[in-house]
Formats: sequence, C-alpha cells, structure tokens
Amino acid sequence: MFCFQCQESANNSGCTIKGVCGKPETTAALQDLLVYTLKGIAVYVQRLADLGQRESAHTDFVIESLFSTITNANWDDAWFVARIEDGQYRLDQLDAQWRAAGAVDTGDLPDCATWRGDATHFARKAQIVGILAEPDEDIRSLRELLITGIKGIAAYAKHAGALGYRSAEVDDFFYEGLEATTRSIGMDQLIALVMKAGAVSVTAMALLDNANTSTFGHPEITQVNIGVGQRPGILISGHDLKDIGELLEQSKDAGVDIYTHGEMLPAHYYPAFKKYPHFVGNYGGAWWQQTAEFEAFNGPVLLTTNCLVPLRSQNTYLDRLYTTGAVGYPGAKHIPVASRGGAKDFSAIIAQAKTCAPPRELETGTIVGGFAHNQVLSLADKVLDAVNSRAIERFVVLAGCDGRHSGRSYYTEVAQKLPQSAVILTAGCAKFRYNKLDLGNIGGIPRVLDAGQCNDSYSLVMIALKLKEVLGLADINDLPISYDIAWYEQKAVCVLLALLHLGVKGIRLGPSLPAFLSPNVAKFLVETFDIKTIGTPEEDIDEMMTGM
Ligand code: FS2
Ligand code: SF4
Repeated sequence: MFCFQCQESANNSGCTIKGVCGKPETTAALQDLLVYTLKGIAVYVQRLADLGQRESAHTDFVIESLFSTITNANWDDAWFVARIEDGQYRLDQLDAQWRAAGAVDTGDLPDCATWRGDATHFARKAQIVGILAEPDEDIRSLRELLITGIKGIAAYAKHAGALGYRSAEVDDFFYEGLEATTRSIGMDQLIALVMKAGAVSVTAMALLDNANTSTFGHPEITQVNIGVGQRPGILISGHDLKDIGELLEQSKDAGVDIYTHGEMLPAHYYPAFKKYPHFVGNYGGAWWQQTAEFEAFNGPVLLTTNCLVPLRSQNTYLDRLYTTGAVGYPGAKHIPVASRGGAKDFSAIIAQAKTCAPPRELETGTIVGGFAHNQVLSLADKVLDAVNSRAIERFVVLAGCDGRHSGRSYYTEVAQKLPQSAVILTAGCAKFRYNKLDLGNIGGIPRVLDAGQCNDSYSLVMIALKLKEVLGLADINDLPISYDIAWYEQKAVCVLLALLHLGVKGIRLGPSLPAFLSPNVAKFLVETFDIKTIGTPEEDIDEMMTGM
C-alpha cells in the first residue's frame, strides 16, 4: 500500500505497511481501486460533454464514493467492493451511452475506463494503479493535491446535496478534475486545476453554508453544556446536520437525551436544533479521544461522517455503534438512506438507547460558540470599536483539524500565550485544543470565537471580507488577521485551497506540511503564497502580532 493523504502519514512520507490511522492494506487497495474506477467514470462523462451531453446521473455516486475514501470515514471492505462493482456497472452503461452518442473509439480510452474484473482481481489490480503508478514526483504531487482537494469538496457537496442544494460548477468539477489525472498533462495545467479546485472549494463551502443556514437558521451565540443528565443518551458525531435534525425529531418523546461529539458540537448553535429540550449537551473532546469517551458514554453512538477511529479489540461499544452516509465499520449497524427521499429511520438507535445506562460524567460546565458570520456581523459595531481603540490588535485564525500528533500542543500554547489583545477565530475540530480554557474576553467579546465546523471556515472568510470592507482596505492581506491553520485530513486541504484562491497569503500550516507536497510543489506554494511552517509558539506569536 501507499497512502499519504493525511497529516499522520508515516514519517511524513507515506504509509506503506498499515496506516498510522489503522487503515489495513486491503482497505487501502480497495480505496485506490475505487478512486481509479471513479476516474474511469469521469473519462466517459467528460467525453460525453465533448459530444454535447451533460451526464449527471452518476454524480451522487461519485461524491459519496470519494467521501468514503477520506481518512477515518469508512473501514468496511465490503462497502468498497460493492462500490467498485457498482462503478464497473456504471462504466458499462456509460460506454454504451458514449457509443450511442456517435463516438468513434480510436482505442485511446485509458485503462481506468476499460478495465473490468471481479472482486478476486481487485487487490492485484490495485497494486498497479495506486498513487506510485505515476513516476514523476512533481506530477504525482500535483495530482494528489488535486484529488485530495476534490475529496474535501465532495464531503461538503454531499452535505449540501442532502439538503437539496447543488451547484453545477461543483458537480462538473469532480469530473474535470478526476479526468485530468488520467492524462499526461504538465505541471502548469495541473497547477491551474489545483487553483480551480480552490475556487470550487469556495463555491462548495458557500453552498453548504447557504444549505445549513437556510434550513436550520443562522448560528447564534450559545452556551453548550458539557456535563451529563440522568437519562440514557445517544451520542452523534460527524458533520451531517440533516442527520442530527432527523434524530432529534424522532427521539423527542422517547425519554432519551441527545449529545454531540467532536465536529457535531456546532449543531447546538442552530435555532432549529436548540428548540429541543432533550438536546442536552456536548460529550467529550476531539475525534481522537473517542476510544475512551465512547466507552464512557454507555449509550449508542452514531457516526454521520469521519472521524471514526478503529475500535480496540477489547472495546465495549461495537454493539452500540451505528454508521450512516459514507461512514462504515465492519460489525457496526449502518443506517441507510430512506427510500423516496424521506427521513432516515433512527428507531433502532432510539430503542437501544432506552436499554442503556446514562453517560458517565467526564466534566461539567459550559463552552460558548455560535460566532458564525451572521452573528459576528450583528456585533460589528462592538468589534470595530475594539479594533479602532486597539483593544483588539490582532485576530488569529486558529482553525482546522485536531489530531493525535504530539506537536499539536503548539496550538494550545499559542492560544494560551497570545496577548490579551488577540482574538482567536476558529472553526473545525482544532478548537478542542483550547476551547475549554478560560481565555477571557475583550469588552464582552470572547477571545475565542467559534464559528462552527471545518466547513464554517467559510464564515471566517465572510467575517474577514466584511472587516476589509468596513475598514476600507484594498487587500485581504492588509487586515489585522493571521492564519495559523492545523490540518489533518482532506477537508482541511479543501479549506486551504479556498483560502489561497481568495488571495490569503502568509498562512502557517501545521503541525507538518503535507507529505504529498514534493519539494518543488512545496517551493511553488511557498513562493507564490508565502505558506509557512510552524515554529515555536513564542516565535510565531511575535511574528503574527507584527503582521508576519
Ligand atoms: Fe475533525 Fe475529522 Fe471537520 Fe475533519 S472530526 S479532522 O473530519 O472534517 O475536521
Ligand atoms: Fe496513513 Fe493517513 Fe493514509 Fe491513514 S489516511 S493510511 S494515516 S496517510
């Protein structure tokens, strides 16, 4: 196997025996072959587009398949086998459609479009179609940067699509980007596609922001309980707000409480969910702490997206673990999509919860969040006064992902050591490194403003653009904002590409640079966008406070 798509990649170069995340070689091979199959689908869709036919019947399949290959999303080999088989069926359909459209087969279809094989051949085929099949390290780097960004875009498009929000720009780019990786194109063309992925990332995040806020209301400042109640609970994690909405509605009279974990914490900020009295709080911390926390929770746990950590052999929660959407785990119960577009059926989870003990208390108190763009802009006068009086000297975007890497204590230290005149803007699970610290406030404005999930980095961009407008600045880089972004998986790459597209320069990216950046591609990003690695908290704080 060879996988280098996340920040935990072995020796920051690539996992070759087993993933540091726990991904076995068999799963890695199936994921590689599934991506290869999706590339074949993209080849046909692009060729049909050349013949004037826009084919979109496979887009949901492509999106969910890409999502399932994201780090910590799906551990179920049976899922990937079924997806590859379904993909081959789709390839047959597309081939017939392409020929019927008048195509002349000159024999130049790539192998990803023409290869067929049954499951007994998948592992062997995967060995020759993986990432290392491209010998040129710079081309390989740019291709994988593109595919990594596309995977992140797919995740956000999936959530928006579930709420009925689609964008042709986003949908078409999956095919454009995937197909481009099947041809011999040069670095300049690949760089242009990577930059386009940044533009599409902005569109995808805007789409999801519109989907979430139009459906569930704008996030509001909210104190979230981190203690527990006396009743049995259901713990829901991941990013899918449609899922939590349906779970809350179906469980409202069941005598059980609903808790969030990890990236689902921001659900508490939405008016549509706050109205449920049994939506009692957030349980635990970031995704990588789940092994102990899911044990202690006692009740059923539902994963709507990554990050799902492989269970220890001695675990007590496999029989109360549920997955849905692109997530899967052998032995866990998977809640399927509803037929005919209705709500998913969460009755089995609710029934099991009633038989369980209440959660064990881990902590007590509250944390505050809900500072998405609409809420922050309603405080604009207060924020501007603080900026003009220099009570706020700097905003530091300390957003992105959390992870197990020991170097991530850097982010806690930065939060603790930043001067009192600095406000932290955050989104994503990176916040769990500091969101329970008492960092105080500036004239009533909390020093940590949590906009929400990683996709709500879009909110932080909206806030920055508004500040730029009211401060009359010509360039987004003239704002008193520094970016110190923590990445872990592929959605963070989508967010990074979005920031680059918007012209943000001087981003610190840590705790390590992606392994999929070759020295030349890393050099390009540093020279073009002034991307920096992290140093010590003290050095970086000094530089950030002086605008470097
Ligand atoms: Fe955190 Fe994991 Fe949000 Fe990532 S819970 S690293 O999926 O997308 O961030
Ligand atoms: Fe390694 Fe990350 Fe790939 Fe897992 S997802 S195999 S940790 S690079």
